[in-house]
Amino acid sequence: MSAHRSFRLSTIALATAAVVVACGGGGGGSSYKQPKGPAQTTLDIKGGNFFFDPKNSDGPAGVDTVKLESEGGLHTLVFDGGKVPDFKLEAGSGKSDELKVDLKPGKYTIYCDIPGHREAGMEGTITVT
Ligand SMILES: [Cu+2]
Repeated sequence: MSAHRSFRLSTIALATAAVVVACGGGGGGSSYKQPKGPAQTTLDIKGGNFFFDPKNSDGPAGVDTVKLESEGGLHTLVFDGGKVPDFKLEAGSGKSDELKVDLKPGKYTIYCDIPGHREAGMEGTITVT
């Protein structure tokens, strides 16, 4: 009886782990809702140790895709100052992540939220016109 019970518990644990992995991939922020409609353009931003390339991007107002391509290491891309709540791109080495975002005209500061990365230089801007 006890052997049977521990088998069932480990099955539940495995199933739970699979769900966590499934939710963790791509798209970042769990509560972020992408805007509807096609993106006008994709802002392709590379993230590395410790920079964004290009550091300063430009995009048209409205729905755009922001894409983070990681070159070495795990990096994220978030908007400063709560301007785009819950938006978060996260990509490990050689991988990429992207989300659509509806941006109003203005200058947005972006950064990598992994501890120490912003201070080391992972900060940039997206200027929307
Ligand atoms: Cu980083």
